[in-house]
Amino acid sequence: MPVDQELFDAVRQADRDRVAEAVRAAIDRGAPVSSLLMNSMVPAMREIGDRFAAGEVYIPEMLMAARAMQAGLDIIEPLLGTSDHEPIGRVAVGTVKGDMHDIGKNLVVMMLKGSGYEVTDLGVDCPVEKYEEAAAGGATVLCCSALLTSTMTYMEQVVGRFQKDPAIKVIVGGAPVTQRFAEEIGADGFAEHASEAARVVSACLAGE
Ligand code: B12
Repeated sequence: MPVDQELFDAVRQADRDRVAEAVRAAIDRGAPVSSLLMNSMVPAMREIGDRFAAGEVYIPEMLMAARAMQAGLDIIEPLLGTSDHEPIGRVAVGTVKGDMHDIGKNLVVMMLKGSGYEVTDLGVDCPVEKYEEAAAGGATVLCCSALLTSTMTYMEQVVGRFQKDPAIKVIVGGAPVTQRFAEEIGADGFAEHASEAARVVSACLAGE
């Protein structure tokens, strides 16, 4: 599906009310919510990041765009639905220590909930101890998100902590994270997009 230009522009221009209106209008027209996310909202945030890197926008603009994006996510989340059945697995998702970016992490949480998993949101700036608590509480898959090249290296500590425990799987993701990096640090899984997180979690639980 092509980009919803109005929604793309509204996120890019950090206009919360317009984002909310554009999301509602697109849903009323029958647009699939995953497409609104992946084809319009995520690319708009990427463009903001590119402009930040080029020195054309500053942190306050990035923050406002993030808030506008969150306004759209708040409308979309209930529509992804949660199942009334027994959870198909228990997962914990957090942004690693030192990193405050939470939009991608929130998307992963939404997608996994929508796929029938019981998900604990560990928040941002998560040290290894938070993942340990989640594992002690019954989570068998731990998802780590990082958006900074300086924090993605922390994922290795989380992976290392659980490497000797075959019952716990660690999955990594986030803009700077690659399949190669995931393999290098010994992670059990990687996905480029939140929309693939459920498939990777399912593969891990199946021992693939
Ligand atoms: C919004 C934003 C902010 C906001 C964050 C608000 C929030 N609530 O999250 C604010 C303004 C606070 C911010 C702060 C900073 N930011 Co910032 N930020 C961004 C920006 C523009 C968008 C990030 C985003 O939300 N993208 C949209 C989401 C949906 O994408 P995503 O997180 O990548 O997630 C997708 C996938 O990666 C995947 N995914 C994510 N996590 C996971 C986890 C798993 C397990 C899986 C399977 C998948 C998965 O699923 C998602 C959907 O497909 C990016 C630019 C960019 N291109 O990423 C810069 C960026 C990440 N920031 C950057 C920087 C430098 C900073 C600061 C250091 C700036 C500063 N000087 O203070 C601080 C760091 C603060 C900290 N300690 O964390 C740099 C990082 C550069 C680098 N190489 O490390 C970027 C790349 C901008 C740039 N081009 O320079 N930032």
